[in-house]
Amino acid sequence: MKRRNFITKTSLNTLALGLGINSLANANSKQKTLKLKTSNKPASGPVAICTWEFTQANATAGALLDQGLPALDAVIKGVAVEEENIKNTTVGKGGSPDREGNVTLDACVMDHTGNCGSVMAVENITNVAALARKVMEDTPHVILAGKGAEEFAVQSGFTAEDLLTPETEKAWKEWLKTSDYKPVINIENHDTIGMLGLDKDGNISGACTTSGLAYKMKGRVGDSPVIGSGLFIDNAIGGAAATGMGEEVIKTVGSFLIVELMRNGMSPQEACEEAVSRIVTTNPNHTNFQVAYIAINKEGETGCYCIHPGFKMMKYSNGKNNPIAAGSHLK
Ligand code: SD4
Repeated sequence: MKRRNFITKTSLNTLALGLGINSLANANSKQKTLKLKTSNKPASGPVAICTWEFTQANATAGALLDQGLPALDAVIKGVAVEEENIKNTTVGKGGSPDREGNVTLDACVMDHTGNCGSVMAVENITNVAALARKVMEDTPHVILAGKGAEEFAVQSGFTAEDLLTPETEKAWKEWLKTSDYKPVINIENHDTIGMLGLDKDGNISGACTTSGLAYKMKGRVGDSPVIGSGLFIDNAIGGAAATGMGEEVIKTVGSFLIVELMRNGMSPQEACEEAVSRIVTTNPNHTNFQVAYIAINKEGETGCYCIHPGFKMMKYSNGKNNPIAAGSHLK
């Protein structure tokens, strides 16, 4: 029997208070009867959701789920569409570099068994979500960073290639003239891709992949490859993924928080709203940065929410792939 089957309302309250997470304790008071099935065919059929309007990526994952592929395969193939899209300056090849001109990528994956893999600050490898899966499946570790991750990639058959394109190099050189580091809110509609898939067997997996914030400090890693922050899956409950200012997501362990809030009875939408609320109530500077969340539960219900207007989630279900404009804390 899985450990979570023993987690009682009382122990969750103790955990919440011990962590100073009072509203988790409050949420716990409206805890619904938990459904702890690890595999149930979703009434909704397969569902894929992803951050931003990555139409093609989400359609790819959705079609693969409809064909019966496991969620992990589908989401990794889905996000690869953006990793390989050199016009997308925030993911994979063609991603914006750090302030020294190095393109460094972050990614993670998590599957329905609770297994996960992550790579941080990797150079010269395009498909870093697939690389994170390799770390998960072929090493005794969860995270590989920097040179070690790149060497492991090459040993595993990934092709090393320059990720800086003439366009991103030109933009970086232009940026150097002022060197003004100021992440732009909603750097419009092509941003970190976090994707969650619910497959025909009712299993949930996810992937998150990014080049991080443009012109970040050398060595900076955001939330996207941090399990629990950029992505978290608990196949008994659901999954969540984040985009936006990674530092703020990490401070509130946003994706893990959303899954725990769903465990305690919230819908995916309510949980995303509560996770945004944790950030805005503690950080008056939230008017200057964006954070957005997406979430799915075992029934295939989904939610999304953000700080600033302008964020969209893609949702594929029943053969249809549509953008959904997220509600926002600021209007
Ligand atoms: C990061 N969360 O590195 C990523 C970047 C991102 O919208 O999602 N930007 O902090």
